[in-house]
Amino acid sequence: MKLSYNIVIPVLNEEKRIVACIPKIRGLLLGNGFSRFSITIADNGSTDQTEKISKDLAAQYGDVNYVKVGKKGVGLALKTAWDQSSSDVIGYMDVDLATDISHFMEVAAILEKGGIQVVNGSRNLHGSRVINRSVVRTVTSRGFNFLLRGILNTKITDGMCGFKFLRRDAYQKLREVGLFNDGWFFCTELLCVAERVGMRIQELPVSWYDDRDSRVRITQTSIYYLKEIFKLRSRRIHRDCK
Ligand SMILES: Nc1nc2c(ncn2[C@@H]2O[C@H](COP(=O)(O)OP(=O)(O)O)[C@@H](O)[C@H]2O)c(=O)[nH]1
Ligand SMILES: [Mg+2]
Repeated sequence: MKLSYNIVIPVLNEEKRIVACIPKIRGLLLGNGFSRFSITIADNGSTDQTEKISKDLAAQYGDVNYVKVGKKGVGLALKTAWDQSSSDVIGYMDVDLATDISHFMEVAAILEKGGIQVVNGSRNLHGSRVINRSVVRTVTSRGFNFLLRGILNTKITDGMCGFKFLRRDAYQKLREVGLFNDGWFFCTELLCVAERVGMRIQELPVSWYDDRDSRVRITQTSIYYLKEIFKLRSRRIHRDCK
């Protein structure tokens, strides 16, 4: 493995799920010969024991750290953590490990090979598997991705899957171009801006298990997405990658 990796876990009131998550990721990485990696727990707004538990995990494992962000929003939490990272590859996964973490090996293989800047986990490709998702979430997810393709004319098949990795130099470039959203839409903005500047994005079919324990308020989030899609459409972003 030539590259170093930083995996961010965004958390909001995850005192129960964070404890199991960290050892699982470490186990996978250490078991597969990764030596240069770090895991960052990025928290903004937890009011339960998440902070204490995360700090305990960071004290226990040298490769785990905890970042607390003053203002709310998943996007802001990710940007804050990634801005502090010095790893070659940065990315994130949800604390529930809904995306089967063994896909991380495929992500690493793609990035180690070179030529690809962004790897996006997708639940909507031939070969993807989605297990236990509610009808409401299935319909809203399909609808969201349909609108994304229709309105933004993107090739991305899944804007919202919590499993994305990119080269840090590519991220820095995207920061310069502008990543403005601080909330849930950030991950989609990241992909769409990367696509529009001409970065090479590879989508990976993933297995995804929904534990139905969600922090997302569905109606509010759907309206918000729609607004953000139109905002993004009106932005002028120039292609400047080969
Ligand atoms: N830092 C941060 N993380 C959040 C926030 N809201 C949700 N998360 C995390 O984002 C991830 C995905 O949330 P989850 O509720 O599982 O989403 P779902 O499975 O798509 O319904 C989990 O790791 C959450 O703890 C937030 O406001 N800030
Ligand atoms: Mg989840």
